[in-house]
Amino acid sequence: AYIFDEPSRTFSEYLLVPGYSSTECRVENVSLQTPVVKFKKGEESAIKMNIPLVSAIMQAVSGDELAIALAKEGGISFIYGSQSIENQAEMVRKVKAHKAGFVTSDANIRPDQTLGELLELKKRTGHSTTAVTEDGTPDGKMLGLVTSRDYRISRMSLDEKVCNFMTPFDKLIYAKKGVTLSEANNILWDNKLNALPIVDENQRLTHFVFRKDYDTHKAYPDELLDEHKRYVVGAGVNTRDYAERIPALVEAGADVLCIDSSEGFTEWQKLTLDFVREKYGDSVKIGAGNVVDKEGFEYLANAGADFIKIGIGGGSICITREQKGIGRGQASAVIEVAKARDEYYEKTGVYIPICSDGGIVYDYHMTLALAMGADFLMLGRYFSRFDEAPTDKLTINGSYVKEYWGEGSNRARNWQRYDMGGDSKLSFEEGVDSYVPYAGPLSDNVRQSLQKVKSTMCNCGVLTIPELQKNSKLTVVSATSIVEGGAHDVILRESNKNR
Ligand code: MZP
Repeated sequence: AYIFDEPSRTFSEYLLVPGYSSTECRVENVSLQTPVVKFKKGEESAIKMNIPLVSAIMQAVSGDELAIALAKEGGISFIYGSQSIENQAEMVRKVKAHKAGFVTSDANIRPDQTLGELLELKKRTGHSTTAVTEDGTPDGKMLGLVTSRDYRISRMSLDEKVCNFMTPFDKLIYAKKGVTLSEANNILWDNKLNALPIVDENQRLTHFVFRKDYDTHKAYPDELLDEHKRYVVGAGVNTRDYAERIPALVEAGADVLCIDSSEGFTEWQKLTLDFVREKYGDSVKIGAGNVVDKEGFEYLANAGADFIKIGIGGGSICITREQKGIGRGQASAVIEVAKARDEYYEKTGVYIPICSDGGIVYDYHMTLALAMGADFLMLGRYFSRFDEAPTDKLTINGSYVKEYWGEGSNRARNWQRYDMGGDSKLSFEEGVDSYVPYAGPLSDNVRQSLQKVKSTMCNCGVLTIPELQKNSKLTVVSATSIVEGGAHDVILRESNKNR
């Protein structure tokens, strides 16, 4: 056998060493924009993200609700494929039914629904939902629904249809009807107003709604949205039923697909990519994986993957390494594949983004993975802790937890992900069923994590992900220096217990 010179290392074995920081190195100047699909030298990636995070192709993670919440922050969810084609396509459709950033309107809600039906929805989702009417009066035509945890409905007409709601805001202001969304945002910006612009089908302003704590954060720059200003969403596919699943997902509006497999250095992946290229040319974007070395990367690059995913056995719920003795420390895998990506770019002039999948435990691991060369990261455990993950929130020993299970567990029974041909269907488990500490809403957590990433980038003297990949310095840490990195030789006070 070939024996690698270096041991297989993971993120916690590395640290970043600060670089020179000029006065320009401030958090507000950092851009986390990153390419998702391959592009030629001198061109731009057809799909970019404003934050380098995608959510894992897992039942316990990527449903439509999480996909919308993550898209609002500028990332992409890959809706899980271990469900029927119809259900998966429906989830994609639900995400695409939302208008980006502003009015939320649930595909299941129609203007002719009754008040009772709306109240039922509120109960089911835990959200308070209200209708916004065309002219702001209770009798006006409904434009869409505004959903937020803390809206209160102040006035409603009980005898009429749902569109007869008066919006719950203290004020409902009509300003400059008909201007574009960016003009509307400029009005807000100029007036230092925190408000929600409501637009019509043509993306023209109908009015603003004001709310003390409404966050006007904009997820995508206008030019990055496909023409209807819909959220970007991905979907996982497998190497078995792709001929039926892919057309259904494309038709539902998925922006990008990803072959979901525990081990992607296989002819099955090439067959799936061939199918896409034959049927759609380059118009359908599809990533492949997972691989952990240069050979795996080159195989999938030559097979036509739009991006390549890295990681075997490093997922928090994964027991593949224990069960089969196969895999590679995530840091070593990312470092080798990133080098292969750069060599491929040098040789062919085609840049294929790489995604580090699994094994992110601390926020600083995100920065390390990017510094090691990843263009974006896929996370499962991280997102499974949030309100928007499609799992139950339970109380265990007085603490809130969410459920989180592997795709290779008996609970998910996603045998296609582990399939190497033949008839055997998940004869042994490669994943566990577990709980993770509940962590609240996605947006608060993602913003805080990325604030740390940006702050570290400033310490390294870099303002973009390509600069971080090129200019940062990494060092392997010794076992004793890891001890030095935590609080040590002090008696911790009680207040540090939940740190
Ligand atoms: P993590 O973010 O929880 O550490 O890892 C998530 C990743 O683990 C997924 O994106 C996927 O690649 C991988 N995964 C999902 N299910 C299993 C399993 O059951 C698994 N073994 O390894």
